Amino acid sequence: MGLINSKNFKAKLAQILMLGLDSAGKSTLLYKLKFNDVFQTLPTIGFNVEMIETRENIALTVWDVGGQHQMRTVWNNYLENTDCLVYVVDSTDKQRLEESKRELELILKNDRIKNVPVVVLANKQDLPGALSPEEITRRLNMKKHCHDRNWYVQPCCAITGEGLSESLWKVTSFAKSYMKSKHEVFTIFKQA
Ligand code: G3D
Ligand code: MG
Repeated sequence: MGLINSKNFKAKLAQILMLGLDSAGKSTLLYKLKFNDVFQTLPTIGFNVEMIETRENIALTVWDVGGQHQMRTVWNNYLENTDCLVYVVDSTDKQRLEESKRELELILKNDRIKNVPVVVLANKQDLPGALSPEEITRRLNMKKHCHDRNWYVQPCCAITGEGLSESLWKVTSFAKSYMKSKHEVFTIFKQA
């Protein structure tokens, strides 16, 4: 069995919150990371949550919260105890990038997520016209809005899986150093 289910195995558990506008590819990313497979997704009403094991003695609980307008009002309810925020952007959706930026700004202003590291996933890099990670960095004004925390913009494709191992590595290392800095290392024992 896996890391978490192994008898007497001690592992750190990090809470990862995945947000972004509807259709950015969050659920596709979640299932690609968890099952290494692509599933037909439906618009997420509420949230999906999966435990993802890593090779680094840390498991990630990844929360994928719906990104439609009416869901964004409840994003705040999920911020508490987050160890790394993953913000997903559809790199081809130039029209809604400004809206995506505004939503990210709003989240980052929230005290409950102060200093929490951010990994932006510049998704759908397989499609023609996808903006580069540098351009997304600029358009989201990352240097200004994330000056008080660790941040990184990773290009990826949820369908092919390109960039996902790098994303996972970045999220894991940010979450680890954040947890260390807070002296909030959670150890779990799960009995078989
Ligand atoms: P969401 O959970 O952020 O709302 P979904 O987004 O995961 O439901 O994905 C929305 C649509 O984008 C899906 O297509 C999905 O297959 C597609 N998608 C997600 N990631 C990628 C990617 O990296 N490249 C490409 N080409 N498409 C992607 P449908 O057609 O089912 O709406
Ligand atoms: Mg979804």
